[in-house]
Amino acid sequence: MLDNRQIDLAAYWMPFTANRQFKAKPRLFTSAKNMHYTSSDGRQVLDGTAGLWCVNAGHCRDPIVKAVQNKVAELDYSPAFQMGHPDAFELANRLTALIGGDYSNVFYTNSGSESVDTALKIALAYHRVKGDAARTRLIGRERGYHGVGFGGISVGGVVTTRKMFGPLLPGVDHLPHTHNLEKNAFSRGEPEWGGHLADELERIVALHDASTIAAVIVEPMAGSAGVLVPPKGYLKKLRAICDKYGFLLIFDEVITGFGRLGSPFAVNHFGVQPDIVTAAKGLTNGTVPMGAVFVRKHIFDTFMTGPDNAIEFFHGYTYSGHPVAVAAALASLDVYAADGLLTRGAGMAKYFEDAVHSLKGKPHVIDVRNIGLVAGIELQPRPGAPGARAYETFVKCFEAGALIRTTGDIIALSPPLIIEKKQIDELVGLIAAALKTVA
Ligand code: PXG
Repeated sequence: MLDNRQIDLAAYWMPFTANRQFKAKPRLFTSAKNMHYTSSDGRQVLDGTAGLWCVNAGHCRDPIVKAVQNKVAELDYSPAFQMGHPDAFELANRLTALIGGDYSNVFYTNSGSESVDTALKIALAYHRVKGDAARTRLIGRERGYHGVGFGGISVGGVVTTRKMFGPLLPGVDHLPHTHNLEKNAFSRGEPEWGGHLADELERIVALHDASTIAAVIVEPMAGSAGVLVPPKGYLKKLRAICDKYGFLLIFDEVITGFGRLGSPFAVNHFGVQPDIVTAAKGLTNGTVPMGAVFVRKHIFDTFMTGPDNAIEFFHGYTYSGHPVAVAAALASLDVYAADGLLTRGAGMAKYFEDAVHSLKGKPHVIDVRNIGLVAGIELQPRPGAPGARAYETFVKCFEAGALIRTTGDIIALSPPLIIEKKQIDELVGLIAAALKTVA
Protein backbone atom coordinates (compact mmCIF):
# COMPACT_ATOMS: atom_id res chain seq x y z
CA MET A 1 0.00 0.00 0.00
CA LEU A 2 1.16 3.46 -0.92
CA ASP A 3 0.01 6.80 0.33
CA ASN A 4 -0.49 8.93 -2.79
CA ARG A 5 0.13 12.05 -0.70
CA GLN A 6 3.73 10.94 -0.10
CA ILE A 7 4.56 10.94 -3.81
CA ASP A 8 5.74 14.21 -5.30
CA LEU A 9 3.59 14.50 -8.43
CA ALA A 10 4.77 17.94 -9.50
CA ALA A 11 7.40 17.36 -12.20
CA TYR A 12 5.62 14.89 -14.46
CA TRP A 13 3.69 16.71 -17.23
CA MET A 14 1.09 14.03 -17.88
CA PRO A 15 -0.15 13.33 -21.42
CA PHE A 16 -3.80 13.88 -22.39
CA THR A 17 -4.56 14.52 -18.71
CA ALA A 18 -6.06 17.38 -16.73
CA ASN A 19 -2.85 17.70 -14.72
CA ARG A 20 -4.14 19.92 -11.91
CA GLN A 21 -7.37 17.99 -11.47
CA PHE A 22 -5.47 14.70 -11.46
CA LYS A 23 -2.81 15.80 -9.01
CA ALA A 24 -5.44 17.13 -6.61
CA LYS A 25 -6.89 13.59 -6.44
CA PRO A 26 -4.52 11.13 -8.11
CA ARG A 27 -5.34 7.64 -9.34
CA LEU A 28 -2.31 5.36 -9.41
CA PHE A 29 -1.78 1.73 -10.34
CA THR A 30 1.10 -0.24 -8.85
CA SER A 31 0.69 -3.70 -10.38
CA ALA A 32 -1.51 -5.74 -12.68
CA LYS A 33 -2.38 -9.38 -13.40
CA ASN A 34 -4.74 -10.78 -16.01
CA MET A 35 -8.04 -8.82 -15.84
CA HIS A 36 -7.12 -6.62 -12.90
CA TYR A 37 -5.02 -3.69 -11.84
CA THR A 38 -4.03 -3.09 -8.25
CA SER A 39 -4.40 0.54 -7.21
CA SER A 40 -1.94 2.27 -4.92
CA ASP A 41 -4.43 1.92 -2.07
CA GLY A 42 -4.45 -1.83 -2.56
CA ARG A 43 -7.76 -2.29 -4.38
CA GLN A 44 -8.44 -4.62 -7.30
CA VAL A 45 -9.70 -2.69 -10.34
CA LEU A 46 -11.30 -4.64 -13.21
CA ASP A 47 -9.73 -3.52 -16.49
CA GLY A 48 -12.55 -2.53 -18.84
CA THR A 49 -10.21 -0.90 -21.36
CA ALA A 50 -7.23 -3.25 -21.81
CA GLY A 51 -5.07 -0.42 -20.50
CA LEU A 52 -5.46 1.95 -23.44
CA TRP A 53 -6.80 -0.61 -25.93
CA CYS A 54 -3.55 -2.55 -25.88
CA VAL A 55 -3.38 -5.30 -23.25
CA ASN A 56 -5.42 -7.75 -25.30
CA ALA A 57 -4.16 -10.93 -23.60
CA GLY A 58 -4.53 -9.52 -20.10
CA HIS A 59 -1.79 -8.23 -17.83
CA CYS A 60 1.64 -9.62 -16.99
CA ARG A 61 1.20 -12.87 -18.87
CA ASP A 62 4.09 -15.14 -17.93
CA PRO A 63 5.35 -16.05 -21.43
CA ILE A 64 5.52 -12.40 -22.44
CA VAL A 65 7.18 -11.32 -19.20
CA LYS A 66 9.76 -14.11 -19.52
CA ALA A 67 10.48 -13.39 -23.19
CA VAL A 68 11.17 -9.75 -22.39
CA GLN A 69 13.34 -10.61 -19.40
CA ASN A 70 15.36 -13.14 -21.38
CA LYS A 71 15.84 -10.95 -24.43
CA VAL A 72 16.96 -7.87 -22.54
CA ALA A 73 19.67 -9.96 -20.88
CA GLU A 74 20.74 -11.49 -24.21
CA LEU A 75 20.54 -8.72 -26.84
CA ASP A 76 19.72 -5.33 -25.36
CA TYR A 77 19.96 -3.45 -28.65
CA SER A 78 20.89 -4.12 -32.23
CA PRO A 79 21.27 -1.33 -34.81
CA ALA A 80 18.19 -0.96 -36.95
CA PHE A 81 19.88 0.42 -40.08
CA GLN A 82 22.04 -1.76 -42.34
CA MET A 83 22.05 -4.46 -39.60
CA GLY A 84 19.47 -6.93 -38.36
CA HIS A 85 18.74 -9.61 -35.79
CA PRO A 86 16.99 -12.89 -36.57
CA ASP A 87 13.83 -12.36 -34.52
CA ALA A 88 12.88 -9.21 -36.43
CA PHE A 89 12.64 -11.25 -39.65
CA GLU A 90 10.73 -14.05 -37.97
CA LEU A 91 8.21 -11.58 -36.57
CA ALA A 92 7.63 -9.99 -39.99
CA ASN A 93 6.98 -13.43 -41.47
CA ARG A 94 4.55 -14.32 -38.71
CA LEU A 95 2.72 -10.99 -38.96
CA THR A 96 2.24 -11.19 -42.72
CA ALA A 97 0.97 -14.77 -42.34
CA LEU A 98 -1.42 -13.65 -39.62
CA ILE A 99 -3.03 -10.81 -41.56
CA GLY A 100 -3.19 -12.91 -44.74
CA GLY A 101 -4.12 -11.60 -48.18
CA ASP A 102 -1.17 -10.36 -50.17
CA TYR A 103 0.38 -8.28 -47.40
CA SER A 104 4.00 -9.14 -48.04
CA ASN A 105 6.07 -6.80 -45.86
CA VAL A 106 6.15 -5.09 -42.49
CA PHE A 107 7.90 -1.86 -41.45
CA TYR A 108 8.52 -1.44 -37.71
CA THR A 109 7.84 1.68 -35.65
CA ASN A 110 7.48 2.41 -31.94
CA SER A 111 3.91 3.64 -31.65
CA GLY A 112 0.63 4.12 -33.44
CA SER A 113 1.49 7.73 -34.23
CA GLU A 114 4.71 6.65 -35.90
CA SER A 115 2.89 3.92 -37.79
CA VAL A 116 0.49 6.49 -39.19
CA ASP A 117 3.20 8.91 -40.25
CA THR A 118 5.12 6.02 -41.78
CA ALA A 119 2.04 4.87 -43.72
CA LEU A 120 1.39 8.37 -45.05
CA LYS A 121 5.02 8.68 -46.14
CA ILE A 122 4.90 5.29 -47.86
CA ALA A 123 1.78 6.43 -49.74
CA LEU A 124 3.35 9.70 -50.89
CA ALA A 125 6.65 8.06 -51.84
CA TYR A 126 4.85 5.23 -53.67
CA HIS A 127 3.29 7.65 -56.12
CA ARG A 128 6.59 9.54 -56.50
CA VAL A 129 8.49 6.33 -57.25
CA LYS A 130 5.85 5.49 -59.85
CA GLY A 131 6.39 8.88 -61.47
CA ASP A 132 3.00 10.18 -60.33
CA ALA A 133 4.37 13.04 -58.23
CA ALA A 134 1.23 15.18 -58.49
CA ARG A 135 -0.58 12.82 -56.14
CA THR A 136 0.12 14.55 -52.85
CA ARG A 137 -3.27 15.03 -51.23
CA LEU A 138 -4.20 12.95 -48.20
CA ILE A 139 -7.83 12.39 -47.30
CA GLY A 140 -8.83 11.66 -43.70
CA ARG A 141 -12.17 11.77 -41.95
CA GLU A 142 -13.91 13.95 -39.41
CA ARG A 143 -13.65 12.45 -35.91
CA GLY A 144 -10.74 10.29 -37.07
CA TYR A 145 -7.88 9.80 -34.62
CA HIS A 146 -4.52 8.90 -36.03
CA GLY A 147 -2.19 9.75 -33.18
CA VAL A 148 -0.33 12.95 -32.50
CA GLY A 149 2.36 13.32 -35.16
CA PHE A 150 1.89 16.22 -37.57
CA GLY A 151 0.78 13.81 -40.30
CA GLY A 152 -1.65 12.08 -37.99
CA ILE A 153 -3.24 15.25 -36.65
CA SER A 154 -3.49 16.66 -40.18
CA VAL A 155 -5.53 13.74 -41.50
CA GLY A 156 -7.23 13.30 -38.12
CA GLY A 157 -10.51 14.95 -37.36
CA VAL A 158 -10.48 15.63 -33.62
CA VAL A 159 -10.47 19.39 -33.26
CA THR A 160 -8.80 19.51 -29.84
CA THR A 161 -5.77 17.65 -31.19
CA ARG A 162 -5.53 20.02 -34.19
CA LYS A 163 -6.49 23.56 -33.33
CA MET A 164 -3.40 24.58 -31.35
CA PHE A 165 -0.82 23.22 -33.74
CA GLY A 166 -1.36 24.71 -37.15
CA PRO A 167 -0.47 25.16 -39.84
CA LEU A 168 -0.84 21.44 -40.38
CA LEU A 169 0.05 19.49 -43.53
CA PRO A 170 -1.28 21.28 -46.60
CA GLY A 171 -3.40 19.51 -49.19
CA VAL A 172 -5.52 17.51 -46.77
CA ASP A 173 -9.27 17.07 -46.96
CA HIS A 174 -11.73 15.13 -44.84
CA LEU A 175 -14.63 12.78 -45.41
CA PRO A 176 -17.65 13.35 -43.17
CA HIS A 177 -17.89 11.18 -40.07
CA THR A 178 -20.59 8.53 -39.91
CA HIS A 179 -22.08 9.29 -36.50
CA ASN A 180 -25.82 9.96 -36.56
CA LEU A 181 -27.94 9.26 -33.49
CA GLU A 182 -31.21 10.13 -35.23
CA LYS A 183 -30.65 7.31 -37.69
CA ASN A 184 -28.53 4.84 -35.78
CA ALA A 185 -29.05 5.13 -32.00
CA PHE A 186 -28.80 1.79 -30.18
CA SER A 187 -27.52 -0.06 -33.24
CA ARG A 188 -26.14 -3.50 -32.61
CA GLY A 189 -23.04 -4.13 -34.72
CA GLU A 190 -22.73 -2.31 -38.04
CA PRO A 191 -25.46 0.33 -38.38
CA GLU A 192 -27.91 0.06 -41.27
CA TRP A 193 -27.76 3.74 -42.18
CA GLY A 194 -24.73 5.57 -43.54
CA GLY A 195 -23.05 3.34 -46.14
CA HIS A 196 -23.72 6.06 -48.71
CA LEU A 197 -21.43 8.46 -46.82
CA ALA A 198 -18.49 6.77 -48.56
CA ASP A 199 -19.78 8.43 -51.75
CA GLU A 200 -18.63 11.74 -50.29
CA LEU A 201 -15.21 10.72 -51.56
CA GLU A 202 -16.59 11.33 -55.06
CA ARG A 203 -17.43 14.90 -54.04
CA ILE A 204 -13.85 15.40 -52.82
CA VAL A 205 -12.60 14.01 -56.14
CA ALA A 206 -14.81 16.45 -58.02
CA LEU A 207 -13.36 19.32 -56.00
CA HIS A 208 -9.63 18.48 -56.15
CA ASP A 209 -9.39 16.10 -59.14
CA ALA A 210 -8.37 12.50 -58.74
CA SER A 211 -4.90 13.14 -60.14
CA THR A 212 -3.95 15.12 -57.00
CA ILE A 213 -5.01 12.54 -54.43
CA ALA A 214 -2.50 10.05 -53.00
CA ALA A 215 -4.34 8.19 -50.29
CA VAL A 216 -7.38 7.88 -48.07
CA ILE A 217 -6.88 6.96 -44.41
CA VAL A 218 -9.62 5.82 -42.04
CA GLU A 219 -9.95 3.79 -38.89
CA PRO A 220 -12.13 0.85 -39.95
CA MET A 221 -13.86 1.43 -36.61
CA ALA A 222 -13.21 4.87 -35.15
CA GLY A 223 -12.11 4.25 -31.56
CA SER A 224 -10.81 7.32 -29.80
CA ALA A 225 -13.49 9.71 -31.00
CA GLY A 226 -16.19 7.60 -29.44
CA VAL A 227 -16.55 4.11 -30.96
CA LEU A 228 -18.07 4.76 -34.37
CA VAL A 229 -18.84 1.44 -36.00
CA PRO A 230 -18.71 1.57 -39.82
CA PRO A 231 -22.15 1.48 -41.45
CA LYS A 232 -22.95 -1.57 -43.55
CA GLY A 233 -21.20 -1.46 -46.90
CA TYR A 234 -19.24 1.71 -46.10
CA LEU A 235 -15.72 0.28 -46.16
CA LYS A 236 -16.31 -1.80 -49.30
CA LYS A 237 -17.55 1.32 -51.06
CA LEU A 238 -14.48 3.30 -50.01
CA ARG A 239 -12.29 0.53 -51.40
CA ALA A 240 -14.18 0.58 -54.70
CA ILE A 241 -13.84 4.35 -55.12
CA CYS A 242 -10.12 4.23 -54.26
CA ASP A 243 -9.66 1.49 -56.87
CA LYS A 244 -11.53 3.50 -59.46
CA TYR A 245 -9.15 6.46 -59.13
CA GLY A 246 -5.88 4.81 -58.08
CA PHE A 247 -5.84 6.12 -54.49
CA LEU A 248 -4.13 4.03 -51.87
CA LEU A 249 -6.45 3.04 -49.04
CA ILE A 250 -4.95 2.97 -45.54
CA PHE A 251 -6.68 1.32 -42.59
CA ASP A 252 -5.47 2.56 -39.24
CA GLU A 253 -5.76 -0.63 -37.20
CA VAL A 254 -3.92 0.61 -34.13
CA ILE A 255 -7.02 -0.25 -32.09
CA THR A 256 -8.75 -2.86 -34.25
CA GLY A 257 -5.63 -4.97 -34.87
CA PHE A 258 -4.99 -8.11 -32.82
CA GLY A 259 -8.46 -9.42 -32.17
CA ARG A 260 -10.48 -6.46 -30.95
CA LEU A 261 -13.37 -7.05 -33.37
CA GLY A 262 -13.29 -10.85 -33.10
CA SER A 263 -10.98 -11.36 -36.08
CA PRO A 264 -7.19 -10.90 -36.14
CA PHE A 265 -7.59 -7.58 -38.02
CA ALA A 266 -10.49 -5.47 -39.26
CA VAL A 267 -9.16 -6.33 -42.71
CA ASN A 268 -10.23 -9.92 -42.07
CA HIS A 269 -13.41 -8.93 -40.26
CA PHE A 270 -14.82 -6.75 -43.03
CA GLY A 271 -13.26 -8.60 -45.98
CA VAL A 272 -11.78 -5.37 -47.35
CA GLN A 273 -8.10 -5.15 -48.31
CA PRO A 274 -6.59 -1.69 -47.95
CA ASP A 275 -3.16 -1.18 -49.48
CA ILE A 276 -1.52 -0.27 -46.18
CA VAL A 277 -2.44 -1.21 -42.61
CA THR A 278 -1.08 0.44 -39.47
CA ALA A 279 -0.83 -1.36 -36.13
CA ALA A 280 0.65 -0.91 -32.63
CA LYS A 281 -0.85 -1.45 -29.16
CA GLY A 282 -1.84 -5.15 -29.14
CA LEU A 283 1.24 -6.03 -31.18
CA THR A 284 3.20 -6.43 -27.94
CA ASN A 285 0.17 -6.70 -25.66
CA GLY A 286 1.14 -3.21 -24.52
CA THR A 287 4.28 -4.55 -22.85
CA VAL A 288 6.94 -2.71 -24.83
CA PRO A 289 6.24 0.19 -27.20
CA MET A 290 6.08 -1.03 -30.79
CA GLY A 291 4.16 -0.38 -33.98
CA ALA A 292 4.08 -1.91 -37.44
CA VAL A 293 2.97 -0.97 -40.93
CA PHE A 294 1.83 -3.71 -43.31
CA VAL A 295 2.01 -3.19 -47.06
CA ARG A 296 0.70 -5.28 -49.91
CA LYS A 297 3.09 -6.77 -52.40
CA HIS A 298 2.46 -4.21 -55.13
CA ILE A 299 3.50 -1.43 -52.75
CA PHE A 300 6.71 -3.10 -51.64
CA ASP A 301 7.62 -4.16 -55.16
CA THR A 302 7.21 -0.60 -56.41
CA PHE A 303 9.99 0.50 -54.06
CA MET A 304 12.34 -2.39 -54.93
CA THR A 305 13.66 -0.78 -58.07
CA GLY A 306 16.85 1.15 -58.84
CA PRO A 307 20.37 -0.03 -58.03
CA ASP A 308 20.77 -2.71 -55.33
CA ASN A 309 22.97 -0.47 -53.20
CA ALA A 310 20.41 2.33 -53.02
CA ILE A 311 18.31 2.74 -49.88
CA GLU A 312 14.78 2.40 -51.20
CA PHE A 313 12.88 4.30 -48.48
CA PHE A 314 14.59 7.03 -46.49
CA HIS A 315 12.72 6.47 -43.28
CA GLY A 316 13.15 4.55 -40.04
CA TYR A 317 13.66 4.83 -36.29
CA THR A 318 16.61 4.02 -34.03
CA TYR A 319 14.30 1.59 -32.30
CA SER A 320 12.60 0.05 -35.37
CA GLY A 321 12.50 -3.67 -34.62
CA HIS A 322 14.03 -3.26 -31.15
CA PRO A 323 15.01 -6.73 -29.92
CA VAL A 324 13.06 -6.43 -26.66
CA ALA A 325 9.93 -5.17 -28.42
CA VAL A 326 10.22 -7.93 -31.03
CA ALA A 327 10.56 -10.52 -28.26
CA ALA A 328 7.44 -9.12 -26.62
CA ALA A 329 5.58 -9.26 -29.94
CA LEU A 330 6.62 -12.85 -30.70
CA ALA A 331 5.57 -13.96 -27.22
CA SER A 332 2.29 -12.04 -27.53
CA LEU A 333 1.52 -13.82 -30.81
CA ASP A 334 2.24 -17.13 -29.05
CA VAL A 335 -0.17 -16.30 -26.25
CA TYR A 336 -2.83 -15.05 -28.68
CA ALA A 337 -2.53 -18.33 -30.62
CA ALA A 338 -2.41 -20.63 -27.59
CA ASP A 339 -5.49 -19.03 -26.04
CA GLY A 340 -7.34 -18.46 -29.32
CA LEU A 341 -7.65 -14.79 -28.40
CA LEU A 342 -7.65 -13.23 -31.87
CA THR A 343 -11.03 -14.81 -32.60
CA ARG A 344 -12.32 -15.14 -29.04
CA GLY A 345 -14.15 -11.83 -29.34
CA ALA A 346 -16.37 -13.33 -32.03
CA GLY A 347 -17.75 -15.87 -29.58
CA MET A 348 -18.12 -13.35 -26.77
CA ALA A 349 -19.54 -10.52 -28.88
CA LYS A 350 -23.21 -11.44 -28.49
CA TYR A 351 -23.00 -11.75 -24.72
CA PHE A 352 -21.08 -8.49 -24.52
CA GLU A 353 -23.60 -6.81 -26.83
CA ASP A 354 -26.59 -7.89 -24.75
CA ALA A 355 -24.84 -6.80 -21.56
CA VAL A 356 -23.93 -3.30 -22.77
CA HIS A 357 -27.34 -2.76 -24.38
CA SER A 358 -28.91 -3.42 -20.96
CA LEU A 359 -27.69 0.12 -20.19
CA LYS A 360 -30.39 1.48 -22.51
CA GLY A 361 -32.87 3.33 -20.29
CA LYS A 362 -30.33 3.97 -17.52
CA PRO A 363 -29.87 7.63 -16.50
CA HIS A 364 -28.30 9.90 -19.16
CA VAL A 365 -27.76 7.10 -21.74
CA ILE A 366 -28.66 8.31 -25.25
CA ASP A 367 -26.88 5.60 -27.25
CA VAL A 368 -25.19 2.25 -26.93
CA ARG A 369 -23.22 0.86 -29.87
CA ASN A 370 -20.93 -2.13 -30.15
CA ILE A 371 -18.88 -4.45 -32.30
CA GLY A 372 -16.67 -7.36 -31.24
CA LEU A 373 -15.37 -6.56 -27.77
CA VAL A 374 -15.84 -2.81 -28.10
CA ALA A 375 -18.72 -0.69 -26.89
CA GLY A 376 -19.54 2.99 -26.87
CA ILE A 377 -22.06 4.31 -24.36
CA GLU A 378 -23.01 7.90 -25.11
CA LEU A 379 -24.41 10.13 -22.38
CA GLN A 380 -26.47 13.27 -22.70
CA PRO A 381 -24.02 16.05 -21.89
CA ARG A 382 -24.79 18.05 -18.77
CA PRO A 383 -25.95 21.49 -19.95
CA GLY A 384 -23.01 23.88 -19.94
CA ALA A 385 -20.54 21.18 -18.84
CA PRO A 386 -19.69 18.86 -21.73
CA GLY A 387 -17.73 15.79 -20.67
CA ALA A 388 -18.44 16.26 -16.95
CA ARG A 389 -20.97 13.45 -16.65
CA ALA A 390 -18.76 10.91 -18.33
CA TYR A 391 -15.71 11.99 -16.33
CA GLU A 392 -17.61 11.69 -13.05
CA THR A 393 -18.85 8.26 -14.11
CA PHE A 394 -15.26 7.27 -14.83
CA VAL A 395 -14.10 8.41 -11.37
CA LYS A 396 -17.02 6.64 -9.65
CA CYS A 397 -16.28 3.43 -11.55
CA PHE A 398 -12.62 3.63 -10.60
CA GLU A 399 -13.54 4.06 -6.95
CA ALA A 400 -15.98 1.15 -7.20
CA GLY A 401 -13.42 -1.13 -8.86
CA ALA A 402 -13.62 -0.79 -12.65
CA LEU A 403 -11.46 1.03 -15.17
CA ILE A 404 -13.43 2.56 -18.03
CA ARG A 405 -12.36 5.18 -20.57
CA THR A 406 -14.23 8.29 -21.57
CA THR A 407 -13.96 10.71 -24.45
CA GLY A 408 -16.24 13.70 -24.25
CA ASP A 409 -19.50 12.25 -22.97
CA ILE A 410 -18.89 8.83 -24.44
CA ILE A 411 -17.78 5.84 -22.39
CA ALA A 412 -15.62 3.43 -24.40
CA LEU A 413 -15.23 -0.17 -23.28
CA SER A 414 -12.54 -2.42 -24.76
CA PRO A 415 -11.68 -5.08 -22.18
CA PRO A 416 -8.84 -7.56 -22.50
CA LEU A 417 -9.94 -10.36 -24.83
CA ILE A 418 -9.66 -12.87 -21.97
CA ILE A 419 -12.69 -11.35 -20.21
CA GLU A 420 -15.19 -13.86 -18.79
CA LYS A 421 -18.97 -13.46 -18.84
CA LYS A 422 -19.22 -12.78 -15.14
CA GLN A 423 -16.63 -10.03 -15.49
CA ILE A 424 -18.67 -8.48 -18.31
CA ASP A 425 -21.67 -8.50 -15.95
CA GLU A 426 -19.57 -6.95 -13.19
CA LEU A 427 -18.25 -4.22 -15.48
CA VAL A 428 -21.67 -3.29 -16.84
CA GLY A 429 -23.19 -3.50 -13.34
CA LEU A 430 -20.62 -1.07 -11.95
CA ILE A 431 -21.30 1.37 -14.81
CA ALA A 432 -25.07 1.14 -14.25
CA ALA A 433 -24.58 1.81 -10.54
CA ALA A 434 -22.26 4.75 -11.23
CA LEU A 435 -24.73 6.30 -13.70
CA LYS A 436 -27.41 6.30 -11.02
CA THR A 437 -25.23 8.43 -8.75
CA VAL A 438 -24.14 10.99 -11.36
CA ALA A 439 -26.21 14.13 -11.62
N1 PXG B 1 -4.22 5.51 -34.52
C1 PXG B 1 -5.29 5.12 -33.83
C2 PXG B 1 -6.48 4.59 -34.57
C3 PXG B 1 -5.27 5.17 -32.44
O1 PXG B 1 -6.34 4.79 -31.76
C4 PXG B 1 -3.03 6.06 -32.56
C5 PXG B 1 -3.11 5.97 -33.93
C6 PXG B 1 -1.79 6.59 -31.95
O2 PXG B 1 -1.11 5.61 -31.26
P1 PXG B 1 0.01 6.00 -30.18
O3 PXG B 1 0.65 4.67 -29.86
O4 PXG B 1 0.95 6.93 -30.82
O5 PXG B 1 -0.72 6.63 -29.02
C7 PXG B 1 -4.12 5.65 -31.80
C8 PXG B 1 -4.04 5.76 -30.30
C9 PXG B 1 -8.48 6.29 -26.18
C10 PXG B 1 -7.07 6.30 -26.61
O6 PXG B 1 -8.75 6.25 -24.99
C11 PXG B 1 -6.76 5.92 -27.89
C12 PXG B 1 -5.45 5.96 -28.33
C13 PXG B 1 -4.44 6.33 -27.47
C14 PXG B 1 -4.75 6.69 -26.17
C15 PXG B 1 -6.07 6.68 -25.73
O7 PXG B 1 -9.39 6.25 -27.01
N2 PXG B 1 -5.23 5.60 -29.62
